[in-house]
Amino acid sequence: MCQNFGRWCRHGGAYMYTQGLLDQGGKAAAAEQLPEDAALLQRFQARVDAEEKIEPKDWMPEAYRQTLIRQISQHAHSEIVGMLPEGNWITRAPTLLRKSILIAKVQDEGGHGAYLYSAAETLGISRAELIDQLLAGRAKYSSIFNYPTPTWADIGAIGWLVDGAAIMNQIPLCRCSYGPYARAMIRICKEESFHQRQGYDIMLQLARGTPAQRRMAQEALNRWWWPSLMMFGPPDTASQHTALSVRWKIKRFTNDELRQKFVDFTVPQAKFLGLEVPDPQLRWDAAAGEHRYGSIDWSEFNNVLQGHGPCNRERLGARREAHEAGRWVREAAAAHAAKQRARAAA
Ligand code: BYC
Repeated sequence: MCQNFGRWCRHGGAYMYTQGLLDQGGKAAAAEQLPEDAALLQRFQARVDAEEKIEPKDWMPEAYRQTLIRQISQHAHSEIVGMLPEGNWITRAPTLLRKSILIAKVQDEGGHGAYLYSAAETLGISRAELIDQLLAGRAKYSSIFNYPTPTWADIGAIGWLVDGAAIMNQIPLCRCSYGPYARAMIRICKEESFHQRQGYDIMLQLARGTPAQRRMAQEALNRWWWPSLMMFGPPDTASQHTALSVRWKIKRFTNDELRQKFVDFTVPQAKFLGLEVPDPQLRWDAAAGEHRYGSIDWSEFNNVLQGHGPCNRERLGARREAHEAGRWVREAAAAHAAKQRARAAA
């Protein structure tokens, strides 16, 4: 079921983790599961079903731990790489006020990355290891940050659409079954909602501005609309992790459910701006009470995930350069801590 970390077999109403048995030739049988594991798994699932939070020292299935490390670290990397497209405009923001707001926003994203790396560390992996995975190109980060920001309106579109999509996806994560992730998400969501408003405010000002400014806003919407829909991940039929993540209450909604909510929320906002969503098939389905939208180009999404988006190389290059440039700071901090430890021990 979950190719990344072994196989799950249905057994007595519970999924059993059988990695060890698979390692011995793939002849795993659920019946061979150790009885204490079955009891632990049942107890774990009962706690999740009862909406209890799972904390770092609690017993958890290894696959739950690995799923969380994967998702939280991808999320942390997204926040850090996500600083780059907007950071690109800090020196060129049109006013001092816009510049100070943008600096604060980009700094917030760095803070989100820091909380999320800390949450991932509670699962038994170090931040240094996670960052190595990112820099080596072995870890994913959100597809959305591989697109360029050629105009100031792109900064508005990122705040409005990208942070808007992030909120839609992340509010349910405040109720994630894993305590440290859920608690980190509460603060992150509060900040993201400011970010979304600042983006919408930029778009509103441009939409009410000169014809050239309105055109700039429309072009940014055209660029960011479809990649924002892709942020929610592959369609449910292709999402390999959703079923277990929903069962474990890491995810509360599927990718398609959240994507639909986002479209329903955002289309009226675009109307208010007087901008047109770049989807000729978009229409309101009164019977269903939701919008119908055109097909997403999943080949573009897969291409970006494989490292061939417009800015993948540039983004990783910038992170590698920043990591090298910061090496002396890490070394100095470690030397200082070692000196303090030695003094305390003397
Ligand atoms: N981009 O089975 P699925 C922000 C991968 S930062 C890249 O549906 P899952 C912000 C997925 O990882 C926002 N990869 O997976 C920052 C999996 O690959 P692996 C970031 C994607 O985990 C700065 C495979 O496709 N938000 O807000 O159940 C400035 C199959 O997918 C993407 C988060 O990280 C994608 N878009 O669901 C402004 C939220 N989508 O690992 C704003 C937390 C899917 O098997 N994450 N993949 O190799 C989640 O909620 C879930 O991980 C996802 C995917 C909904 C993204």
